[in-house]
Amino acid sequence: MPTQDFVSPDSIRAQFSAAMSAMYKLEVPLYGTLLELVGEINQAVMENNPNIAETLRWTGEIQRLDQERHGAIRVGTAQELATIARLFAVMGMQPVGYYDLTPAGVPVHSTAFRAIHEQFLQVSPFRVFTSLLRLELIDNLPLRELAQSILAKRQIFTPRALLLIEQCEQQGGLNAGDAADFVEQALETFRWHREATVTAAEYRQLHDQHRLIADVVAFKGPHINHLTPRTLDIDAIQAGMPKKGIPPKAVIEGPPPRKYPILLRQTSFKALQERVAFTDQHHQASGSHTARFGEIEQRGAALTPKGRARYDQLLNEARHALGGLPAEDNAEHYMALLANTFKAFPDDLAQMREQGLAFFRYFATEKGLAARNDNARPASLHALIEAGHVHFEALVYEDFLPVSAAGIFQSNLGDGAQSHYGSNANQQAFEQALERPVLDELALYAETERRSLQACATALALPALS
Ligand code: OOG
Ligand code: NI
Repeated sequence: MPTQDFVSPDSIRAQFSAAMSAMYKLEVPLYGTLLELVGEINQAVMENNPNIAETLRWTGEIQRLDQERHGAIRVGTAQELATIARLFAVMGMQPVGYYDLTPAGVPVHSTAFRAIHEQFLQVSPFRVFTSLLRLELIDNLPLRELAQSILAKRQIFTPRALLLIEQCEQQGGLNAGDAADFVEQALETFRWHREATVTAAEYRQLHDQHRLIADVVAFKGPHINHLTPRTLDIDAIQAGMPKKGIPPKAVIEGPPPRKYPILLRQTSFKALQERVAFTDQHHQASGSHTARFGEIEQRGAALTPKGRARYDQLLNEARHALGGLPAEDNAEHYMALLANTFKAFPDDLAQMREQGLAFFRYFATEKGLAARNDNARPASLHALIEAGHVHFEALVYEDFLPVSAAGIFQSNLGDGAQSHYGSNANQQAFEQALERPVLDELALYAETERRSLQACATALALPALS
């Protein structure tokens, strides 16, 4: 089959992201309310802050903002994870980064499936935070075996989805008809199922071990548990949620408010209580389960290893000074501590660049292009910036933060869900289950930065810039 018949993986991802959003709006109506709030606030931010709108125009993010979202799922077995990786690959999504959630008492490790090139991200930045349950950390052997035997019996992919994945792998792509079919079939894996795969007593056993285990094991598939739009002002969202009847979690995860946002700030609202039918209840939905919730994120600059080390250190200092986990009763104190420790992180793009704290994208300006043939023009990056020939903007962070992710997990698992597993990072075991290595997000940011410098040098007819 000639390759020109294939639709691009980016277009399949964009279609899938839209289909997922439509499905989740029907399943969780508060998500729709949240989208309205985010739309209103993003609009207001752009009207009131021409600089922010200008920045988003330079980077092109203004075009992707409205459709920007991430979701999260939790799978139960290595085989499910490996097949999910193949399913996401059809849509141009690769596993990026490794997250160990065990220090926070959640028995999973995770990666984020996403597009990896700035051009592809521009078409659709859709990401899925994907966690693998770690039954090996459960020391209750009979329960572990029960969970394993239940998981061994389920098939979370439709036969047609599996066929289309294989076809795509063998032929190198899907045509428009098959792509539309694939989106519809893939969606089935993420759908909510009211019918559990266990009896009420089994559910209780799994649940009493850890709520997360019940969520992963007791259902037919890895239902999407939240879908997160991107806002330009998360503080306004946090303040605006109660007025729309959406109860937010106590604190915003991540860095404090800044003029120039870094990394990722996130807040969420509590999981829904849903009716479920256990296998011994003859399909009358008389049980209940809390699984699905809503989340909002604000994205900022991707940090270099040096910047990230500074972030981790300052976050730790604030949490250490708090002397416990951030919660309802110490939220204000925590935000004050955070604001205080983060004074040590410059809130200025030029300083962040000069100190090597963040990654950037560089653009040749009109002035620079006009001076292309002028032999007396500056040639170093710094001098070109000073002369207004090159403009720079922070490169947006496309990934997740383990401490924040733990806070999001906990906010919807409930406070009683805190368990202790110590630190059990095992990237090798994760990659073995995944059947491929995860990509290093820092290398991806460095490549994007390098490509933008190259494009700048070419546009200005200069030798390489660095
Ligand atoms: C995933 C929680 C983590 C985020 O945005 O950090 C997450 C989950 O609850 O399955 O989605
Ligand atoms: Ni999330």
